[in-house]
Amino acid sequence: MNAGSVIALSGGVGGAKLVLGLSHVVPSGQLTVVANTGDDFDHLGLRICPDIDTVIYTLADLANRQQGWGRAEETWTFMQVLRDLGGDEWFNLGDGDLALHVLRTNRLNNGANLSEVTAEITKSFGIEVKILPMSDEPVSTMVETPEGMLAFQHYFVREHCEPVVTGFDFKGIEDAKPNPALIPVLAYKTDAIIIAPSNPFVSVDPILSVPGLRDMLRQCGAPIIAVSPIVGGDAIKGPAAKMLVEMGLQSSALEIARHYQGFIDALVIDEKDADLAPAILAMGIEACVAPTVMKDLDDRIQLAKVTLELASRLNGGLAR
Ligand code: FO1
Repeated sequence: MNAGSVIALSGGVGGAKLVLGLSHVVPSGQLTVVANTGDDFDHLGLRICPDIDTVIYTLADLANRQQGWGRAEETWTFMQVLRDLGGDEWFNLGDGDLALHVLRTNRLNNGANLSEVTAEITKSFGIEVKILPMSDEPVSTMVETPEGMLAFQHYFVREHCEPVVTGFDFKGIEDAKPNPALIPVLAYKTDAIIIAPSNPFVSVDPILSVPGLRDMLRQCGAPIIAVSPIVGGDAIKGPAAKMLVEMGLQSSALEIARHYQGFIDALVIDEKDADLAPAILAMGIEACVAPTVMKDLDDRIQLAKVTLELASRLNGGLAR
C-alpha cells in the first residue's frame, strides 16, 4: 500500500513543533504544511511572515526555542542602531532574521508571489517539507477590542495581548484564493489532514476562512484530526485561553471540539483532559487521549505518530 500525503495546518510555535515531529515520521516529500498568513504585515518597509518563518526556522533547526520566534544565536545590532536613531522599536528583528525579510521583500517587489519566495527560501535551507502559504493574496487578521480594531501584531506584540478581545476580522479574505499548489497535493492520495495545536481563532480560522479552502480539504475524503491547543484549561503558549474566556467561552478542550465541530473527525486531547472524552464523542467527534505537551523532539515525534495512527484507524486500518 502506497503511503499518501499528509497535510498539516499550522500557525507559529505550537504548530511548528508538531510539524517538526511529522517531518520525522512522514516519508520525505509527502508532508505539506499550509501556513497561516493572517499574522503577516509590513513593518519598516519589509514584509514579515511570522508563522511561515517559525515553521522554516523550526524545520531548519535554527529556531530560538525559548523565545518561540526568530533564530537561535541571533545578534541585535540592527535593533540597537534603530533604537539609537529613534526608530520604531516595538517589533524585534534580529540581524539574521532581517536578512530573510529583506530577501523576501525584494523578491516580492520584483514580481514573485509569496509561494514562490517561500519555496526558494525553503530550498535554500534544505527543507524537504512543502510549506504553502494559505493564499498568495494578502490577508490581515484584525483583533476586535472595546477600543476598536487592532492589527494582529499590534495586539500581540505591541500591546502584549493585553486588550480584551471581542472578535476577529480577516481583512482581504473575500479576495483570497486557496494556494493553487494545494490542488495537486489534494488530488494525490491524502492520508491525513492534521490541524496542529495552534490558536483556533487567529492561526487556524484564517486558513479555514479562505473561500473554498475548507471545502477542498473536506472533499478530499482524508480524516481531519485536530490537536487541542488547550490542556487542562490553559493554553501551552499564547493568548488562546484568554481569548476564549473574553469571548464568553469555556477555556477547555471541549470548546475546541465545539469550535471545529462539523469539520473535524477526531480531536487529540491531553491525558489531563481524559474526562472530557465522552462529551467530545457525544458531539460526533472521535476523542483520542495522549500526551500532547511537546517539550522535546521525542514528544513531537510521539504526538505526530499518535495523529497518524489515528488517521490510519479512521481510514479503515490502512497502514502507512
Ligand atoms: N513576538 C514577540 O512577542 N515580540 C517580537 O518582538 C516579535 C518579533 C518577531 C519578528 C519576526 C517574526 O517572524 C516573529 C516575531 N514575533 C515576535 C513573533 C510573532 O509576532 C508571533 O509569534 C506570531 O505572529 C504568532 O504566531
